[in-house]
Amino acid sequence: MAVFGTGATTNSYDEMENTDVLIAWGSNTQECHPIIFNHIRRGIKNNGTKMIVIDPRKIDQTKLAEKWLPVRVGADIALANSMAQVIIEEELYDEEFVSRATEHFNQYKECVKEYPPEVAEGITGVPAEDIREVARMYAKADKAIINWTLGITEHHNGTENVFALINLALLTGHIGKYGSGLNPLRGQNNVQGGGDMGALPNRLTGGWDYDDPKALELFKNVWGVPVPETKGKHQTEMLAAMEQKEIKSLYIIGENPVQSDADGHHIQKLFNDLEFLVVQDILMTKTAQMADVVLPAAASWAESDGTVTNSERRVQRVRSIVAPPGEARHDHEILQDIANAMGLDWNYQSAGEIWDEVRLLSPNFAGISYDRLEKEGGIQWPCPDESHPGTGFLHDRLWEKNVTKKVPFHPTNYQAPVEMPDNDYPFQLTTGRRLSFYNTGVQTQDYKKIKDNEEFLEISQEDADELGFENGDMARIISRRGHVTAKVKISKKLYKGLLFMTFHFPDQTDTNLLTINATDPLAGTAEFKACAVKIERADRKQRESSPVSAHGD
Ligand SMILES: Nc1nc2c(c(=O)[nH]1)N[C@H]1C(S)=C(S)[C@@H](COP(=O)(O)OP(=O)(O)OC[C@H]3O[C@@H](n4cnc5c(=O)[nH]c(N)nc54)[C@H](O)[C@@H]3O)O[C@H]1N2
Ligand SMILES: Nc1nc2c(c(=O)[nH]1)N[C@H]1C(S)=C(S)[C@@H](COP(=O)(O)OP(=O)(O)OC[C@H]3O[C@@H](n4cnc5c(=O)[nH]c(N)nc54)[C@H](O)[C@@H]3O)O[C@H]1N2
Ligand SMILES: [Mo]
Repeated sequence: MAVFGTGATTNSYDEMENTDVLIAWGSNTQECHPIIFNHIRRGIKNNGTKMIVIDPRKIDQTKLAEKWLPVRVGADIALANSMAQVIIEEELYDEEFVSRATEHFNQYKECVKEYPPEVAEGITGVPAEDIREVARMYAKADKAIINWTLGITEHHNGTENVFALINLALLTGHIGKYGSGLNPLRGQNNVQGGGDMGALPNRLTGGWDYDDPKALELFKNVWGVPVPETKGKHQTEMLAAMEQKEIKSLYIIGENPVQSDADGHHIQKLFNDLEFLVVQDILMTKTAQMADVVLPAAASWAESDGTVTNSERRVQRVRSIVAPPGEARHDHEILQDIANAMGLDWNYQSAGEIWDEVRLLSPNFAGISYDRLEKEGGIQWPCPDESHPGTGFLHDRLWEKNVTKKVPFHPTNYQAPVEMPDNDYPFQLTTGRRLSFYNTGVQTQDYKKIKDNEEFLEISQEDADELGFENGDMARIISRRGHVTAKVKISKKLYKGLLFMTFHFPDQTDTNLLTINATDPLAGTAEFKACAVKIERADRKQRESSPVSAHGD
């Protein structure tokens, strides 16, 4: 059956437990996807899965890895292309699959020719022999999975990075089979569900393209009104439109962009210039402080009712066990009241009623009833009818004798991050996460008893020695866009020249004042994983933070 694309993992968690080779590429799975990591861990322990970790930092999960490739930040395309070069040269690729199910192989072959391991070693920092070894391991495996997350996507060429990984799976036929595939692990418990419901500028509910005539007909019938003719803007395009004063007001639900978007000073200015800002959140945030209207939502996990869809496309029921506090209300109730105040006549009595409408709009969900969810616990889409068991892995059509729509290789070339270290800003800063804290810290930074509840500037021993820094010293970190202070922490995870910070404690250290808003032209994602900075000693008492003024001040 057709699979509509909102982007999804092709495999299930149990396949990650039952595969031969699993590459964690730019994914700190142990700290950021601990549940998925438990499956991977079981695979390693019980089924002999070999895990390859491809990450500039020697993160903890490297301890369980068969091999760790310490790729330089932003050099993944060179590495992936080099693996492909080895696989083609040594004739380890799946010739039959390539000719039956793919197109543009010759262009790809030409492209990766430029990346023999000795050349790639110079770009990536990964020893040529290790590139060969991992290439062979991946190609020869009976079943192999590539999981990736932000180390791949949060770059100005994130989409091309992803193509480079997809190319490897096409080359080896590691796609469309149990235990083989490509998995962009989802960031939050319901990122998948959010996209599936149509919270994307170019998709309708269920993943239909916004201009698919079949969908437009169906939606008009079910909704009783036509779907807007133009697609929406993604976040980066919205920011550009705010700059042009094309967008003058914003309604934000469950996001804290003043602290999570790149180049914070720039973002704060755009928000200050808005004429009208509404923020609907379960907690008071820096963004909400700037709003003209704050709508208190009730949606902590214990208060929500409805469904969430996890990283393996599994739709699951959640139920509220406590009533919302104070004036807080469920997101969908607030939205319904606003719609009705604007002259519509929405009468959804429950999340279940909304879900039944979703089932009418999308064959992916048509077979997933609340009744079944109750009995079966969770069902993976696509699930077109009530007798369908749900779908464990995607793209098995690629193994049919006559593949109707062949999948193209997308040859891609290495491009360095937009802002590389130079004489003025000699260090590369990469940003990411720690196990005990969550994104902009709104939901975690108040737990003062959690160990290490503060920002650190993580730095290699060599760099610390050169600069005369010791653990606990205060450093000022300066980029072309802003500066912050943080406590120095010497880390064995980093190579010389690379620094690491989170963005979990923006009230003390607003890391995103430093980051660059170079964005991927297709996805709009910012290059959070690479910018250039310099560091100086700072006065211990003088923690600098950047005050955010309330909107209208
Ligand atoms: N430097 C740097 N910056 C980054 C990243 C990075 O790696 N480095 N990563 C980026 C990524 S991947 C992400 S996803 C973003 C995250 O950026 P944000 O989404 O802005 O960050 P959160 O802190 O998760 O904020 C979520 C908000 O939603 C609220 N909330 C939670 N549940 C509900 C609900 O059910 N209803 C409503 N109405 N509100 C709710 C929370 O209280 C919180 O205020 O940050 C991005 N920014
Ligand atoms: N504990 C915890 N868990 C979380 C979150 C949280 O805040 N805290 N946030 C959730 C969200 S919204 C998301 S999107 C996910 C993100 O989950 P992850 O993507 O796993 O998290 P990050 O730490 O942002 O980045 C992952 C890794 O990318 C590496 N990296 C940086 N640059 C490169 C590069 O150029 N190439 C390669 N190969 N690797 C690179 C970093 O060293 C880091 O280890 O986590 C989710 N889970
Ligand atoms: Mo995310």
